[in-house]
Amino acid sequence: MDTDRLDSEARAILKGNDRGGYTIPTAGLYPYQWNWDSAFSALGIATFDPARAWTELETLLSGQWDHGMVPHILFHRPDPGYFPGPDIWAGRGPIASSGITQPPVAATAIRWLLARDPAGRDRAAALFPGLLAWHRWFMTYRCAGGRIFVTHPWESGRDNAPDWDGAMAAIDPVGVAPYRRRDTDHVDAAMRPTKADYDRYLWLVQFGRDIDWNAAQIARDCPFRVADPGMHFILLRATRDLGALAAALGQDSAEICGWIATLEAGAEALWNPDLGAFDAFDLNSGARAGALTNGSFLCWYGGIDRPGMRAHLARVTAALPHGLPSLDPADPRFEAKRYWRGPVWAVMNLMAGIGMADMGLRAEAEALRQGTARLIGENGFAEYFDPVTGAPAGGGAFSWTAAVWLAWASPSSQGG
Ligand code: 9WN
Repeated sequence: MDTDRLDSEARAILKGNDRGGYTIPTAGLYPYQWNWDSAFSALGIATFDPARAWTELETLLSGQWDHGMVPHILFHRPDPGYFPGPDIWAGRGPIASSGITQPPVAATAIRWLLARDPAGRDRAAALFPGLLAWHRWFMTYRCAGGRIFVTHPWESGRDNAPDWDGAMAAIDPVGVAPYRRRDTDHVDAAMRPTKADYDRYLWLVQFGRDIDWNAAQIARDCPFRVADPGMHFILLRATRDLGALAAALGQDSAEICGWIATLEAGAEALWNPDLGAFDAFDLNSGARAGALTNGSFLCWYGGIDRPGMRAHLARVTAALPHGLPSLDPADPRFEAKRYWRGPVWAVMNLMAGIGMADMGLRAEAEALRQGTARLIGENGFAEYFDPVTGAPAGGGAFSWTAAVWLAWASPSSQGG
């Protein structure tokens, strides 16, 4: 593997996707600033330009709404190549935006940056109140019985995972205004969510917009409210990192400690004894998804271990040449190329791998890191990969894949 060449290719991708203060995921398919993509991009940018990495997160937080939510997309500049755009969402923040959030990786990224660039302390201190407000928003409007739930599949970042199938099927997408998708102009439709999915995505956007994105009403009445292990463990990790930031910056952390206790207890409620794994739970119907996904495998990242999860990890990684898949290959819903129903994502691997290393699964973590490096080295900086063949899928020249390479997978990074 030519590490120097790959390192410089990854830097070129991040620089090429820089739109001035923020980084788009990839040109064409995703022309705006996405929330968790930006947090991962910052980790990669930090390896060659720490000052610019801080700017990435400052730009993200500049789109924060009054009640604390940081939107999942910031539409800094109009671009007709993506649907649904700002006019469909009608967000209520200081910058044109969507009306939902995405997994909160930002506190983890800021702690990561501060550890590598102590000179950024004042910038971390300036970002801290916004982070605290965003986490408080999660605990107020996205927490039920200690479990973190999403109110739109896009909020989870794992858009068409089987976790949402039951709740999506219960929605009758009547009244969705006619629309034309743009994603399938850029990418093979067989790799993307279906029309039935899109009808419901749009219906849920209309639901939120029609009540002017009233957070309390959405939390209470949204027809789609699903507790998500991926979101839960990412928030738990980020809240621990927020606590560490509070300590480093001399801030009070009592409220943060309370959130950690709530989320640790909530994780127990996500355990599905029939599946022997952490699983999504539909708050409206009371049904579990019965899906072992790469969201379930973020348990270690959240600081939570279970022997059953270790056994699943051994089985799933032995069954496929390229891990971690976004769905258990033994699940009849597994599709190697369709978005979050099988393929491998480098960012999910980074989080899972870091969590494994932290929780003592060192050999597994190292195998995952090296496997991710091989996948990228042989197949390029794709949006995601087929776990059976390793073939690249989705968009190319992808920022978060380049960032994961630089920050964690590349032999030059030594695992972050
Ligand atoms: C909707 C940008 C985003 C990622 C998500 C991924 C995909 C968008 C889409 O792309 O979602 O948010 O239009 O498909 O699922 O995780 O943040 O890379």
